[in-house]
Amino acid sequence: MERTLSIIKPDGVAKNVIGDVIKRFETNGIKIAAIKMIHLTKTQAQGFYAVHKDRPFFDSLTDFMTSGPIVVMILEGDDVIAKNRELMGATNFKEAAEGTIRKAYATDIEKNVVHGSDAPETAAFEIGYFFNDLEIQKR
Ligand code: IDP
Ligand code: MG
Repeated sequence: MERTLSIIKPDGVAKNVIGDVIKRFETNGIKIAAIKMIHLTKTQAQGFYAVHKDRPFFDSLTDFMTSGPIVVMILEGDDVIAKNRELMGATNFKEAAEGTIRKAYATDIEKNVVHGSDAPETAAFEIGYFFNDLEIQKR
């Protein structure tokens, strides 16, 4: 059993696809262990994406992530980090496989609808960034 952090980014919320994204998780056997909608400040977005602070797209990415509300979730299941990345599709929507979330809804390499942790260490950091113990369902 593994956990990962998923975010429906501001473009996904604006496109009214929260339900579709969650449906894809549920139909693939993934459980939701925590969920909330928030609107990040610039400082909070910069903290979340600190690993990308030296990339040329950092300022634009953190502006985008503060442009509207997001839905933050903890997903739970066997191999869920990799499974979520598979359901999301490639970072660049032009390279995203048929049937993936990004293929369906992304319009831009930046505005790509969803975030998913990429490893156990990043999942642990990202889950702790958004959720405290009381907000996480224990099974
Ligand atoms: P990931 O979200 O698929 O893990 P990362 O490389 O971790 O991709 O990048 C984080 C986010 O930064 C991406 O989801 C996307 O929103 C944005 N991003 C990544 N590469 C670029 C780029 O070349 N130009 C603009 N934005 C980018
Ligand atoms: Mg990433």
